[in-house]
Amino acid sequence: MDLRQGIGLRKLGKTADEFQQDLLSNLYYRRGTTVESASARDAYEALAQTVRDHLAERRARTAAAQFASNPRWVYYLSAEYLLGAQLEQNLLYSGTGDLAAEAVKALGFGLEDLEDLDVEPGLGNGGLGRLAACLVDSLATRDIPAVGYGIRYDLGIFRQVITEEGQAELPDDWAFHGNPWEFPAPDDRQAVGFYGHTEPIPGSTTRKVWVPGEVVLGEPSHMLVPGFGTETVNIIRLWSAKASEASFDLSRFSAGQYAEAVQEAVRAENISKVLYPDDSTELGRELRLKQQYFLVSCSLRDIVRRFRLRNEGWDTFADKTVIQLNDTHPTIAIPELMRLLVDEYEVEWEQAWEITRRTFAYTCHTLLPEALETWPVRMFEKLLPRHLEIIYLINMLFLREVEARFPGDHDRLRRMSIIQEDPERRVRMAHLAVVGTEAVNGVAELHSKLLRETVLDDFAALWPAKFQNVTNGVSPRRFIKIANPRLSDLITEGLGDDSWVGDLERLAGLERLADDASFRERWQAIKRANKVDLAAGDPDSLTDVMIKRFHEYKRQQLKLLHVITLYQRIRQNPAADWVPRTVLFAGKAAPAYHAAKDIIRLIATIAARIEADPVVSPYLKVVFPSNYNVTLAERIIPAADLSEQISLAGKEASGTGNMKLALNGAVTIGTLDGANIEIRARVGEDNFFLFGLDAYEAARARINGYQPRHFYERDEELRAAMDTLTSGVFGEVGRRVADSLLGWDEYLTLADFRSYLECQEQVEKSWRDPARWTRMSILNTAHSGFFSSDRTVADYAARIWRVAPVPVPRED
Ligand code: 26W
Repeated sequence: MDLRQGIGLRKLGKTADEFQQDLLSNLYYRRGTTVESASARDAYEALAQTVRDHLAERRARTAAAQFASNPRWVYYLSAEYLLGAQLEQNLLYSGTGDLAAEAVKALGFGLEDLEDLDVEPGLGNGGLGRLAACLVDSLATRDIPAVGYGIRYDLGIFRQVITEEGQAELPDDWAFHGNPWEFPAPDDRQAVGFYGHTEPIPGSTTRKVWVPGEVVLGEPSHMLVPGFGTETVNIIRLWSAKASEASFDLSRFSAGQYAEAVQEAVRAENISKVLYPDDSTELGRELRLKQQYFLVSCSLRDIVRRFRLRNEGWDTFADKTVIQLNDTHPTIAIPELMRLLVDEYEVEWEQAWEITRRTFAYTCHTLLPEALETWPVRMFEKLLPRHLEIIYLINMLFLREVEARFPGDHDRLRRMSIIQEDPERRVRMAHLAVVGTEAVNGVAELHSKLLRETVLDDFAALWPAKFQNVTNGVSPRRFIKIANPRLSDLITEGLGDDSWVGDLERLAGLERLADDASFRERWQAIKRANKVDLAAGDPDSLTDVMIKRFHEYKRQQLKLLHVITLYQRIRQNPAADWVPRTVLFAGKAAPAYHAAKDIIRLIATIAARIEADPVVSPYLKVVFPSNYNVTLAERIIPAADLSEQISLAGKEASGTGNMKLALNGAVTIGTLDGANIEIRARVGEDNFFLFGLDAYEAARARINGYQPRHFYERDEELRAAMDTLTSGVFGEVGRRVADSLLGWDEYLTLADFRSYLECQEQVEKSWRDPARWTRMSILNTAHSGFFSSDRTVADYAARIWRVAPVPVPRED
């Protein structure tokens, strides 16, 4: 009996009774409790085990099929994954939702009670982390052999509490009660070195021995990543740092020096202790570089181990392996693969470089100069001495190529060098990423264009073919099917079947229903029911939603100036026929980003002021639910009427919230920035509220000496709003925000104010015509199918990864 093929494995229950039996056996034998004394957590854990087994059975068949076909693999390296809560997703993907609801009812629980215990692993900050989660979901759904590699932070993104004082941060011990969805795999531990020195190898000019000063262990635990509507179940492997056995100092312990005895172990485990909560400014902390190398070293060793299970030599490594770098955070992987090939496997430098260059691809997610990571050479010297040597050699050979192409152009050499010389010697990770990869892509057409024209223009001039665009996407399963079941059912009814969930462009079939009054009524009724569920404000008010990380380039401050102006308009003319509006803000600010935290505090202050104002509060409400995360997004997005995508054009690489909101029938008010442009192009200019300067006008305004005060002086309402802020009526924080806007206004908030206000008036005009608004809402959903992450993965697969699906046979 060859168990490798999974033959002889007892079939998992597919009937209600069998599922019930499986659940009971997990309750009794895995939880060690009984039906009578089972707690909600017992029921949740037993259910999770039962559902997980269904996916694990598919995983076994997937692993066998993928192993047998020895395919080309996609490895996604990301410092962040915002996976979201797992239970509902795994119930949907295993098709056991109804069975589970029945089975837990018999135990005296409702599925929703258990879902409250299903905490989401907050292993990411925002867009980049959530995109990684959507992409691994679509990789499995498209049957592409893939593994996502990441870090299993003990503490995820902080829990946000909002008080009058603004944002406070609390640690997020997400796995406090354990995580039923993961499989620890201590057998696959990897050793990772840090610090130390290098020694030459006699007779070799390129090879060196690295003698690390510290060694920690990386232990993987994997989570299952099921595909939708297919058999494939891929995995993501998350590494956590463990101290090597030798680290506990028994002699110190027996000498009573307990803290010292464990300090080595603490130092080691600190590496995967906590996620860095910054999403746009690099702080240059040594521990962050340690985290990045830890992720990379463990993952590359695991990738090499998997390759050598099925392949000889190194010639086919780059044919069987493509590694996607999710921004610059895992870029150290390039010199690490060179070190493994040259130093440990004695591959010649030239061949090693050929393999390395052909193996990696790099996705850039930002345009903000302060978000492009550079590390001090002295920190590299200390932490990763061998890698610095390798980077120097890569840079020398690269600059030789530039010199050959642009002889005598020293300024170009200085601009393009991987090493920044002054004011301080730093390693430019984005330059290393471009030099060491086969393909570089931005995440929306405008972003990719600006990358070629600005931050990476020299590289685009040298290697034009290397630069691509792959517009982001979102998982339709989590962000429509699971988040908005009412709308999903209506769409399925309207289209005749639910094949749209796996083929989102089919939504286009809804266009004809936009003219059907009864369908429109049901559409709007669902939006209203979702608003009632959210209970954020009056369900008949225009629900105006701005949900994203706080950053001045995203311009939550512009939305706030609109709120202040509405407030003043209503107070000046209470009797007018105002459109009732609920403005919902949600999002976190990096703890050290004080300007963003000021805006959060100001919102909280103004929200309280409006709430307490009997004249204004009947027409205007500002709400700010705290601790925005994937689960909260799934609750807010189905209830949104208006989607705020108001970043300064040229600053938001893509945005993905904009896609989720449009897919759920929210109409966008936005600038020509990131993916807004592609959303508008697809849903139609009549179904999108556009305002503001475009990216080139904004850049020119700054070059031509933009004076925010100029706009303040010539716009009465703007002046009134700003004066309210400087008056101190909203406290010191209001004054600080006003000073920064009247002083430098980095993101041209005042320049776009009037155009934004006028656009909001267009919004209200349309809102007053429910048929028109609902038609716009339906057409936004109908024409947003392109923004499925399945399409995004298909683009990467065709143009960058060049991989083919490996079908997994159904259970016989
Ligand atoms: C060094 C600190 C740091 C950490 C994270 C710098 C930059 C980041 C991320 C790149 C920031 C991020 O999440 N970018 C967002 O990525 C999304 C997915 O592509 C895009 O949709 C957003 O526009 C972009 O801001």
